[in-house]
Amino acid sequence: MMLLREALAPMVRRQDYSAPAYRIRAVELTFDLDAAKTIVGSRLSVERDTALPVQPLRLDGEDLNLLRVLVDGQSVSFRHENGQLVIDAPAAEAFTLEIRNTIAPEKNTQLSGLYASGSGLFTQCEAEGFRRITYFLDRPDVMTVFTVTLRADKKKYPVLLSNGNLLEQGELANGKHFAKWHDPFPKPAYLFAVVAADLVAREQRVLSRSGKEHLLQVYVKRGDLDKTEHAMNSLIASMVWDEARFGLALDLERFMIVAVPDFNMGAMENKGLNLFNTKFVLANAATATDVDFDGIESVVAHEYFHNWTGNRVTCRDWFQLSLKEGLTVFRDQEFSMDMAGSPSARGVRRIGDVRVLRERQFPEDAGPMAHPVRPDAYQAIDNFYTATVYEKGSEVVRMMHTLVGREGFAAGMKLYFARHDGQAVTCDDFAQAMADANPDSALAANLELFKRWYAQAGTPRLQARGVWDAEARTWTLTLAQHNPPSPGQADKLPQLIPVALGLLKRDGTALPLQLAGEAEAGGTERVLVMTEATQSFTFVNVDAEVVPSLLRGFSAPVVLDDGLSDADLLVLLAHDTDAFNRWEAGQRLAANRIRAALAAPVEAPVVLDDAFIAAMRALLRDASLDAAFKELVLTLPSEIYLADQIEGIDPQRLHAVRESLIDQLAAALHADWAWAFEAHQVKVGYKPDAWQTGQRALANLALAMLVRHAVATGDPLWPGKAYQRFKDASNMTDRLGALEALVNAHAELAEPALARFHAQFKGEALVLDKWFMLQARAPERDGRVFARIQQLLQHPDFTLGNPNRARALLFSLTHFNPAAFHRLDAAGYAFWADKVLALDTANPQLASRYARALDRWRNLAEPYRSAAREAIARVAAKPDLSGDTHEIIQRALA
Ligand code: 0A1
Ligand code: ZN
Repeated sequence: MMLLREALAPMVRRQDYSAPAYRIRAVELTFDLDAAKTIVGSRLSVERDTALPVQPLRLDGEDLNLLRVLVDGQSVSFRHENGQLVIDAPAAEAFTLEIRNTIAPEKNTQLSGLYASGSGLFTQCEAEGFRRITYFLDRPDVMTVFTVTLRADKKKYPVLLSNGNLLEQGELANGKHFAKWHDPFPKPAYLFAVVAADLVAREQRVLSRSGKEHLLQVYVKRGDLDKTEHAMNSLIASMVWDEARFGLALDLERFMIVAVPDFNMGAMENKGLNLFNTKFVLANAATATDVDFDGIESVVAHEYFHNWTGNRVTCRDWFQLSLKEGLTVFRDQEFSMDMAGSPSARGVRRIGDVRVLRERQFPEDAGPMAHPVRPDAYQAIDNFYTATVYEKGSEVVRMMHTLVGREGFAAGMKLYFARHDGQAVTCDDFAQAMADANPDSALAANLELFKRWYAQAGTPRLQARGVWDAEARTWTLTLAQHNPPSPGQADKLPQLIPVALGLLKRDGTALPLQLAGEAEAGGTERVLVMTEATQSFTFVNVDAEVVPSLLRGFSAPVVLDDGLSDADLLVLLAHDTDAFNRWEAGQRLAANRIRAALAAPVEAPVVLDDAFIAAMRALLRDASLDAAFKELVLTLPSEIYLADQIEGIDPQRLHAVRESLIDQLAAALHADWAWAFEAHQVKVGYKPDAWQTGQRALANLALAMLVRHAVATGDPLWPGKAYQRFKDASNMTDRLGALEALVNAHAELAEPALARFHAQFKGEALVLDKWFMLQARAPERDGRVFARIQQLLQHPDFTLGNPNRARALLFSLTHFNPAAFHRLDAAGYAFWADKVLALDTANPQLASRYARALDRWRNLAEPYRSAAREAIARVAAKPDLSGDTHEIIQRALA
């Protein structure tokens, strides 16, 4: 059985890369579109690379029904081998290959290739979906000029779209019509897209700086036009930003965004025709929260930015995925920071980005799926669209930015495009361009060392200890790094770690920094570049003991052990000018308390100390700080983050301890929460900007604390107020915040509120997702949340077939609600196994992502650990598991 599976999904290795023996210069595609049976005609202009030895032409294909194959108009002999169509050594160096095949979009539940969603037909081709449409050289280094003719029933599919420019459209017999599209830019097949659906579009004509006119369109189903303004604004803002910051202008006459209700991922950057999960397009104040608005802004920007970083310059092979993804995430993060405006709002965004990294990527790096930013091997490439490739990849780009500076980075980008526009290249090519454009930088001086970030998996541990020498008036910082082993990488070499730092005196003022050997002090913040396993840096003219603020702005994706005491952390929490480290000090103070409680006997009550409470109160009341920042500081580190940091975790214990600390913060700061709630009401019209978002976030946190405390003490006032606010809210952020306060506190009023919410929004798919999600993510109490999830599986609005809905209920439990999932009776694990198997037959990509909920089973305490292992073994025993899920499960058990 093992053998059979591995035959299905052989290991693909980076070192086996070889250039394609054939190129496809141009392709003419015709689609006779129909949900049950679509006929695909393909005319390929193929060229053999005469510099290489003659070899068979091997075309990728999957789930295709082949009708005919012609070479230069003549039938030709071919064979099928390992899922490929093989034509033995065609005679000519250049020839035309004609292929006809059929596909069945409505049976395509994988949502890869051409599939039906809502009443339309849509494609998803990254990474290897094009081969599910027709036979092709489905690899990113084969770039082709596409001309596409679409024919379909006009009533059912009035809108027919593909990449590039519309050449022609018109009527056909039998109620059909056609559209012919041409994309002048050669592109890999993964960037191909087709849409046939009944849609309407918001349109806007814009001029780029060069004076060129562009048509922007956001296509949605009828009735959703009033939810497209924010996506359009985000698109325009992205265009302006990319021209201003990097001199990158839109190269297309027409740029389209299309909303798709069933979508495996967030969105897809197909050339000129971006396809989006509806979740990242549709928003208005009544249906979407501030968080949704933010998500739309960053995903629209992300896909738009791919037009240069991904499409104009693409990846040589899928091992280079982070070349486009890490860089594009970096770009969208920078864009969102620039959009946020103030330094404080930038800091808030940075904290949010680091939170995502540490909650998703750090556990990945510590588990069985740990892989380098540029992986060395995979079975299913779909499994490598990971937090490591995306978020850690972005941190790697950010470190380059730190090392060469803002201007230097822009110069590096310029050189990268000058060298590689129109090419399919590697991560090395990008790093080389950055270094070459900045020959005097620490990056250029240490390029090979720096590139270990691409090659080594795992999160480096950075130990930092400072010693003050009163007599010499020096303070010496000794740094030591260590990177624990990960699968396939037992021994790691030191990495280049940029350590941004400042030194604070105990009164909170910043010390001018002067390293030994320097003539004078230069500022109060700088970046030390660590290049060895251990290294010391001596600062001079230090007259008193200092508190170091290390790794400011989270200048490297490492785990820092700086040995600071609670007293030191309180200084940083009160005074650090770096928003990230100030927040981090508060998180660490809280984490220290949680750790202490976990180490104490179970019966010992967990009591929050006055110093911590006073510090939190002072921060909450500090008039000089933004609400958004306060909300972040006053939110305790998540169970997911903490669980990753603690060995042999008991999720129930952790939940109980954390909940008890929140209860105490709710009680001790009761008057402050009441003040915060009243003081942060937004009294002007709704706008999802940084200021209003912060006000609402803090007011919602305050309300949650007030309701929690009221439910605990039996006081009806705040639950009543929350219910009223829930009913009267003028926007979804406030409405959902109030509902969440009731549900999370297990208030009696939660039930009528949930019923009312469902009735009010039953026609809005994305809002129903919130309704499911909210219930599934509520803090577990006596198994109630798990029981509710079981019930919701039977709800008429629940379906496994829509990825957003499946995520709202299933992933909410297994990925986001550890205390509901990790149960003593192992029912959560049984649930997980059942759902992995159910998802796997229909949608392997979704199933394998879902399966990853138990990646870190080895870090669980008993009896959780054994029970989790048993559930994984049950999934492994299924004989016809998909290649995607098989890879995850087999790694988990390895
Ligand atoms: N390139 C897209 C993400 C994406 C990846 C794979 C997909 O199907 C398997 C779909 C989308 C992005 O980074 O936005
Ligand atoms: Zn991307």
